[in-house]
Amino acid sequence: MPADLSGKWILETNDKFEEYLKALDVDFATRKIAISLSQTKVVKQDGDKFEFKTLSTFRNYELSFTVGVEFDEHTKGLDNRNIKVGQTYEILVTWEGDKLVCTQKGEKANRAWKHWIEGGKLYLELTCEDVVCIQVFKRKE
Ligand code: VLZ
Repeated sequence: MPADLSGKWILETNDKFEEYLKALDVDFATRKIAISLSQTKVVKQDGDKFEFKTLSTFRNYELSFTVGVEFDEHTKGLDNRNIKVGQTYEILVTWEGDKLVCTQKGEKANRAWKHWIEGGKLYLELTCEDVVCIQVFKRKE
């Protein structure tokens, strides 16, 4: 297991999050609320099994998966898309060195996220089309 991401993390910086939501076609009013929120990321890691909970006062987003195993994702409350449909789409999370990398194939081009630890902080890079959002979380006591 290359890295241990588990714990409770609180969002510290959120660069280009609104642009990311815009690339996902999230409407103006929802974007304005979303960018003002404090986000807490709760990560449970048991071997290759992961549970991610992104918590806020407005909406929560939860995702569970096993590294290397395909799955379907419906981004309920986010942009409400199905990210795997039939045989031609796939969503897969893998380790690329110490980075946990998720490629989300679906309607939107170049959609992905990456998580890693750097300087004791949890990083999340969210990509959609040509937009790259970087979120940095610090450990919550
Ligand atoms: O995160 O794919 O950690 O699924 C933002 C929710 C969630 C709050 C962003 C506002 C999570 C929503 C993106 C308003 C539209 C994501 C994965 C990696 C885990």
